[in-house]
Amino acid sequence: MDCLFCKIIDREIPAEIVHEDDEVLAFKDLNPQAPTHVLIVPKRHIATLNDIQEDGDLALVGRLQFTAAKLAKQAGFAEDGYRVVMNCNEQGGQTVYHIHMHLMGGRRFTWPAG
Ligand code: D5M
Repeated sequence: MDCLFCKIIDREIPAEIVHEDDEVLAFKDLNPQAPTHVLIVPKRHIATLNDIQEDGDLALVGRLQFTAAKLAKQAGFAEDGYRVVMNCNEQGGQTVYHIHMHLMGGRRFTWPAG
């Protein structure tokens, strides 16, 4: 499968990995939008949020969120606050079709998002 994030998971493409467990990999975004910008991805390929299955995927998606909070605490900005984002499909701004949670911290964010 020609998937950029699967290649990072398989170590075919280098990335700055900040967390790994049996189900999840987290690595620094190549184009950071904040002092800390990490992508948290499931090791199992799921193309978009629309492809998440009720049977089997819910714990995995929860693990992405849990990992974001854990990394925010480790980075030291959990109390100040941070932003997590998941983009879905073209109008949502998704460019890599393997679901990923953006964790951004270390600056103030505005709302609504652009
Ligand atoms: O986010 C896709 C994100 O993936 C975007 O912020 C750039 C990032 N990206 C693209 N290629 C790489 C590599 N090779 N390493 C690390 N980060 C990368 P989306 O929500 O799909 O727009």
